[in-house]
Amino acid sequence: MDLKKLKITAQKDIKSAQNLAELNNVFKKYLGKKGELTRILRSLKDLPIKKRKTQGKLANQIKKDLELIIQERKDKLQDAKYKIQNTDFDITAPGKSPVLGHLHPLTLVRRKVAEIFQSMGFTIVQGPEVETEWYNFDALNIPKEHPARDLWDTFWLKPKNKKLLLRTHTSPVQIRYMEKNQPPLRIIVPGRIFRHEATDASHEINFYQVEGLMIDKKGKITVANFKAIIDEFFKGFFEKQTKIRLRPSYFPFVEPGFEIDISCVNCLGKGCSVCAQTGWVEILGAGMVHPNVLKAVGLNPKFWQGFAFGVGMDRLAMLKYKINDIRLFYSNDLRFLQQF
Ligand code: FA5
Repeated sequence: MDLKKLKITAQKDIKSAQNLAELNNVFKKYLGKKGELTRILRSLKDLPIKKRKTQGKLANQIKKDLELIIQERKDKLQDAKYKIQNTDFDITAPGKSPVLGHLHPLTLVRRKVAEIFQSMGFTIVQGPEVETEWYNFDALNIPKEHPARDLWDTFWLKPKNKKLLLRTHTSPVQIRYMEKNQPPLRIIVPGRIFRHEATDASHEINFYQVEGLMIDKKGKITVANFKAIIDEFFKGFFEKQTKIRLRPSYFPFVEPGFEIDISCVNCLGKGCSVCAQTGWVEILGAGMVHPNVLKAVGLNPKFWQGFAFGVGMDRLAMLKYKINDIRLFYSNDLRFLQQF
């Protein structure tokens, strides 16, 4: 039979095979031991050399082509067989979407804080949660018998010699950073801190603070710079027009020191339960770095000056998301967490 014709009829046969058994018969008919194409291939040896070459090439090519189409048809028929046998399998049914985790509100707040300060040129720095007495108190102008130590009830890790403790604020990282880096510098230090105190709706024993520190040549960094930076921060963080006010306050590591109140973002200063009807919410401690702190890290206060501040991140989150109990952040209650 003419090879080209054989190819055409074989192709037709393959296409019209309706199941695997029929396809197998087609295979046998052309490519089996006694198949039509097999016979032609075997008889090639009897042809004159020239014809043998051309016919041989063509016959082998057709063999390859037929094998390929048979395989494709076989795959199709197998797919169809699978579909019929597994009628329970509905490929159009919607999939089960995996439960995805998401960020904790305090992580969202930490990222937002970092983003805003980074845009103002601040570097993010971290420090250890287990601190020495020196970094947490002494270097910050809080000597052993100073009554200021009463401000923080501390978790001491070695009660006998009182050398290690869980840091009570992020301020020790100021010292660690200034020991290793020369001014001018601007850093923020987000981190976890610990206080041995009774918990209530606005106090936890374990919470988060962000420390800020900016030091430059004497006269370059003033309270006015602090006010501008913190104003910018609150505007970016609450995405609302906010006012701040500074009240004199005492922290041993700053002089002068102040507390910062922000106009209530809940009622925009009109007075509500969040701000105890005052229109203001206390949120942050700050001041100009005390000369003794600069001396403790080997900087001469005659030449260097700057400000520092510490803000509770939990309190920021409570104001931003209107959360009325700090303990919700740590209770692992999905009804609360899934709202973020
Ligand atoms: C300090 O911790 C100072 N280190 C802050 C500072 C840094 C002042 C640099 C000056 C210069 P204070 O104890 O006030 O200050 O805490 C700062 C903030 O932490 C508070 O304004 C409040 O937002 C938050 N905070 C304090 N105690 C708790 C608590 N128990 N639970 C949750 N947040 C708290």
